[in-house]
Amino acid sequence: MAKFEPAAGRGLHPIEQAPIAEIRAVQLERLAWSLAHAYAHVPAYQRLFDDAGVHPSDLRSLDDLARFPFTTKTELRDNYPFGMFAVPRDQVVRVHASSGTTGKATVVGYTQSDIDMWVHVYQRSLVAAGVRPGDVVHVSYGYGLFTGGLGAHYAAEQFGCTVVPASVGQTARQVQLLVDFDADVLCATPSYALVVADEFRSQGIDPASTSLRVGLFGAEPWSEAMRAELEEAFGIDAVDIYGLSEVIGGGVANECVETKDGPTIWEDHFYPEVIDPDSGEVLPEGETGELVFTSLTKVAMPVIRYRTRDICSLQPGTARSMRRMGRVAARTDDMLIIRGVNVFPSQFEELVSADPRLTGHFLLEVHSQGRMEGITAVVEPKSDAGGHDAIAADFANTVRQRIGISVEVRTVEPDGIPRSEGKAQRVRDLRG
Ligand code: DLL
Repeated sequence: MAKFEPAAGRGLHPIEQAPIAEIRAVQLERLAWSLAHAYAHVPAYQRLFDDAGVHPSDLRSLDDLARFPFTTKTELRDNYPFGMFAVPRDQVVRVHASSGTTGKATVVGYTQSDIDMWVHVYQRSLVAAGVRPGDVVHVSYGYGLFTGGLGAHYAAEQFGCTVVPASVGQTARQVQLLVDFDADVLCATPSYALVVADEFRSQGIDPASTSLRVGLFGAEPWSEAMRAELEEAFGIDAVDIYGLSEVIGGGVANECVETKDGPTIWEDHFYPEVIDPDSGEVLPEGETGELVFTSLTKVAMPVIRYRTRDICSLQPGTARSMRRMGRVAARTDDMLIIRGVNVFPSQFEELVSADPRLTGHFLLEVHSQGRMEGITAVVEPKSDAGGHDAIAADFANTVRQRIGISVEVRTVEPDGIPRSEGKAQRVRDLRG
């Protein structure tokens, strides 16, 4: 396999503007390597491939990937902690882990060359977002086992930025650092960025008055309405950054600031497919389904056809040759089925963000109403928003019209909804 290319430096890497045929050729060569690497060094992959009756040598074209088996979190959990590694443990220079809601953490590992590749693709993300060497980059993603903080940190530092490793929490102090250090770039979950904006206002500072120019927001679903809210609040360009630990971390895909039309997938390193989540069939470009990734250059922990549970579509390239992903509207495992209607928390996020009388914070309480299931949407009117009864009635009406279900709406006083410092928790399940 070709060694992956040196870090992007200050401009675009040539592959970002290469003809599609060239990208496909690179992908095929790397895919053959990655399948062979996984099969040779990870017993779990060998078993999976053998059970499916396929061998890495069966790959002749990119379409042949569809013959290979999927992997899920289950394989990672069953082989906890290091059983999915394809190299001896002493070649693994770092691990990250996500705790998940149930059971054991999902552990991922990196060789030094994996870290270098991550830095490289993340630097493409920084370039896409309009970050420049010399910028002050304030990182409010959590540092630690979560990939958000350290991923952004190493990439921005090696890009020539001044990194402020603020991590999450102590929001009053974050505001002071953003102001005193003249930050240019904010990296945070969009829900935490809203918390930061609120903190600015409560200190009597207009968040739009800072030197911030760009926000890289991701790690959780967010909407165009929330983009508008964040751009206006801070006076910035807000771009969408996507990633997941199993594939590398943040920076698998990033939106280009000049088009803001969905994250460009760095697909010479992460090969995307969108499948029908029920049948497993590969869907054509443009159709919505579950996003699946195969790592093409990862050494310590290759992932083959890893099912992300994220629902979106693949779109042709615009600002770059590589394909884009539509906004991740939802995850298959976040789906609530309320009286037969499929409902996603992100649909509420969009409606909450679009109502100027509400803060962007909300909570969905799911409960049993007799034998039926129901949702109470807890929303937070701004302090000057006016009568809560009218706001609640309007919001219930909007939900009925736009999502097609009836919900109870409960309003709370400002700050009544617990703030999250990382990924927002939107659902409280009160079913027994
Ligand atoms: O959230 C990595 C990351 C860090 C991404 C920083 C962006 C910025 P995990 O904790 O493994 O990794 O969670 C991955 O988060 O499968 C999606 O469901 C969700 N997610 C990540 N980015 C976005 C996004 C990091 N831009 C899971 N839009 C993914 C919607 C996102 N959902």
